[in-house]
Amino acid sequence: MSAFIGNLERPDQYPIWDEPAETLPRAELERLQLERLRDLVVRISRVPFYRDQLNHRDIGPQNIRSLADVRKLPFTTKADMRRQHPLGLLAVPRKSLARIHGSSGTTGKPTFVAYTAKDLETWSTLCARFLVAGGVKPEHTAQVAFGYGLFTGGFGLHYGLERVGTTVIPAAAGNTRRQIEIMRDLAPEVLICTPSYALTIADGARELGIDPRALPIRIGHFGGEPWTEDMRREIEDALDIAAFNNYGLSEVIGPGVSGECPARAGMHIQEDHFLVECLDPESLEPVPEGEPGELVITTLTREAMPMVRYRTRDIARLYREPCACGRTTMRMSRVTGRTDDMLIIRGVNVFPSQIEEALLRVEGTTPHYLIEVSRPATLDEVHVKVEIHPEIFSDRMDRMQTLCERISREIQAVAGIRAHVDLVEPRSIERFVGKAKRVLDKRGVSEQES
Ligand code: DLL
Repeated sequence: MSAFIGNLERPDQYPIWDEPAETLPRAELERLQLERLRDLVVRISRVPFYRDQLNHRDIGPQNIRSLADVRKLPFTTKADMRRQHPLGLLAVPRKSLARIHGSSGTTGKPTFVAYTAKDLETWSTLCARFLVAGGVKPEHTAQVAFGYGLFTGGFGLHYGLERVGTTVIPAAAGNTRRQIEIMRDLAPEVLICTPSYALTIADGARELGIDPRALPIRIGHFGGEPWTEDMRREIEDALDIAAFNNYGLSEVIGPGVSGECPARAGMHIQEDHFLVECLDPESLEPVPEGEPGELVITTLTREAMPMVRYRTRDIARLYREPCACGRTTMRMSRVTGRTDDMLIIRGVNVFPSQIEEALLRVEGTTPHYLIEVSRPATLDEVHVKVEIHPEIFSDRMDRMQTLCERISREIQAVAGIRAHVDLVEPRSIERFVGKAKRVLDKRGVSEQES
């Protein structure tokens, strides 16, 4: 790996962006969390959804005496967000909002996430922290190849980089050839995108006869989808870079919940802003230290749309041992799976229910389908096998082709992804007695430990 980034064996020699906050002694950090948790309980009483539940349980700030008391508070789920659509969870007047992002829901409608100006400030700081932890410096130039839009990746990282003082190239997602041309023209040292897109850029360079290791990038900050240690090695080797993992989710803020330092032994959770529990998804009791469980996140400082015990559905482990970098925050492992059926396709969150919704919009299809996800090269491919009604199934190629295109368009409209549609004969998809298995994921990116 390039010497550019410095000696990864000595994480203590790297700068810390927000040193006082990131290295707070544990006792002080926990005191701060408790103070912020109490304040949160006051602030959420402005949200009818939370107020009703607090009243019902007879809970107020006086009942929060230790951090463990967070367990007296109700959970929030994606379904709650949908029921509160579009902005029922606001804790501030609508006029104090500065921005609204969104994330895909289980149906065609996105769930919205709102920010005040102060939330945006906090968000930039959180992104700046993990970027600096991963070697980004003000004198660097960074190419952001995340989507800019409702998705939190592009704007979140963009403002984080600006906060650091880095020159930002908002290249946005896609158009690999252009990404490579920009890289060659402007010589950015930093690449920001999903890990799978980093591999696509390397492949794209090879196709153009360019050695990807000769590209100027030396540091990559990747997130937004699961990846493995093997993939990290592959990316680092292909592009001759140091690759860092960062994690976040729109409902909670976007990127910036946690990120790696040069020790790369888990992602530091920004605990002064998030209280993270790791629970058994069935019993909802805390798992033993270091065991995998569902991350449940409470936002301690978000103003516009605070989240109380948000059930992320992401499975990971938490580590509390001190880190060689000097940060005192707890770390999380890679995300090793999910407790629901959400898929991440090229960085886009997709629920099988969205595919079903798309199919329902097209006459002649049945609710029998199978979603096959694979990664033949570096990017995810989706094939949807759909059974159609016998009277529609015809030998006329042109009619079948039109139907495929129609379904494909609906899937794009509802789920935001391009899928190859294969129409199959009536009754050719396996029937299930219990829970139907609608997804065949052949990518092998989850269920592995870092
Ligand atoms: O993906 C936020 C983000 C953008 C994070 C860019 C990092 C970089 P959502 O679209 O709401 O937000 O998707 C959130 O993506 O619950 C995880 O399942 C997954 N995810 C995000 N980062 C990682 C990661 C953004 N580093 C969902 N490793 C989360 C594994 C990740 N999964």
